[in-house]
Amino acid sequence: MYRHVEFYAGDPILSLVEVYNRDTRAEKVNLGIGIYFDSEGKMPVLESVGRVEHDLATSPRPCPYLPMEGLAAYRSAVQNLLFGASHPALTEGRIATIQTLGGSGALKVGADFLHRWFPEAKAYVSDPTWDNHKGIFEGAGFEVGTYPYYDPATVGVKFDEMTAFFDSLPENSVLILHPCCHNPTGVDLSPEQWDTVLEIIRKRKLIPFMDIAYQGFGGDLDSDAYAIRKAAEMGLPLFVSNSFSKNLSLYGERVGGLSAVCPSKEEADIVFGQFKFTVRRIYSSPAAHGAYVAAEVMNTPELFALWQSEVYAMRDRIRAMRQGLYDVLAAKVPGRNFDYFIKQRGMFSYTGLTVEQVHRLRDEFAVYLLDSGRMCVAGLNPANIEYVANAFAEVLK
Ligand code: PLP
Ligand code: TYF
Repeated sequence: MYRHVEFYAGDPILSLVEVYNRDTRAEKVNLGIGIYFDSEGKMPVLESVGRVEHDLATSPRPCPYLPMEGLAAYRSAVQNLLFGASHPALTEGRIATIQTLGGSGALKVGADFLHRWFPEAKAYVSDPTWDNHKGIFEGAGFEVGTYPYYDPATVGVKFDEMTAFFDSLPENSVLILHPCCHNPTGVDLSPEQWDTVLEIIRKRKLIPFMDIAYQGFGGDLDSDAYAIRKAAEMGLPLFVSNSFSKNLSLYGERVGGLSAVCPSKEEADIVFGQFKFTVRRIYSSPAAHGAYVAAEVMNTPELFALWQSEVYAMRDRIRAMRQGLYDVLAAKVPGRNFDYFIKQRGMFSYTGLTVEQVHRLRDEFAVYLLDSGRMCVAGLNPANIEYVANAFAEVLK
């Protein structure tokens, strides 16, 4: 019956977690999956979130279906956070936003919409990118290509190659972009570089699709949205997928959003309707609980202030771990430049380790990184950083 069905070998990142979980060595360290762990190596329950959860638990209420587009209070919170509450595109009603099943769900609904209405368009992801960008866009029917991005020689961006590539693309090509905290490299564009890229996008009439999963982990909540706000200001046909999985530490609640900035309110209403149509035919409506929690945190000024301080504490802890790793490596492996550990932003670092070195870390030291050399810096903490740094130094010798 099912002999013709292809075997699925699993997702490399999620499979690595399983291998890690089975590892019985006490010293094991998980730097593979992109999850924020606190200084004790635990997934945090944010206090801002905990307060709302407590209130909800002490006054249980019915759980009706949300509408296809999700909770209104949540959708407006997403808009305010991404665009800033007074952004003209927002006040003019030109942004269509729906609540989605995480950032992944936003990518899926956005990709389905774009492929349906721009069937000739190809999509392009950065080289490298989060693997599921390709998976989700291919799943929606797109042919997916890559654009030049990471330059191992400089541990920076191949900026000239990238912009030349963008400048060669046909109208309506969809560019999947990371506005901050690039996954997997940690290498971001500067505001000036964004200005140049967005100008090419305008000139070539491309469709920017910005995927933001780490807002607040790079610079701050506003500066991390620089490219989004600038693109909206320029009147570009911008798509944004956003995720609260990391910055609210609400992974399993699947809290995300999809926004499209449109030329007019009339077009925004049409796009909004199509988003609902797309949702209806996949899962009908999103989940309620996480959206209530996120909306309460975002829309209650004291809770928002508390949440902001908690996001910045996570950001600062990651930065401190970068510095800590740098300090040990600079001392132990002279003659090699480790500046990139400090310069990269967000949860991830492309370490420059080869696949052989990554495997040695795993086999000899029980330190888990992705084969690409991507490390989740948020897996480091005061109890393991010395051990990890020494292991890195050992395999780099
Ligand atoms: N986009 C990027 C760049 C990510 O790194 C991730 C998660 O790791 C996602 C999207 C997916 O977010 P979510 O877990 O909310 O579906
Ligand atoms: O570590 C990463 O890059 C992600 C994490 O449903 C992830 O792949 C894991 C599960 C999921 C979404 C993202």
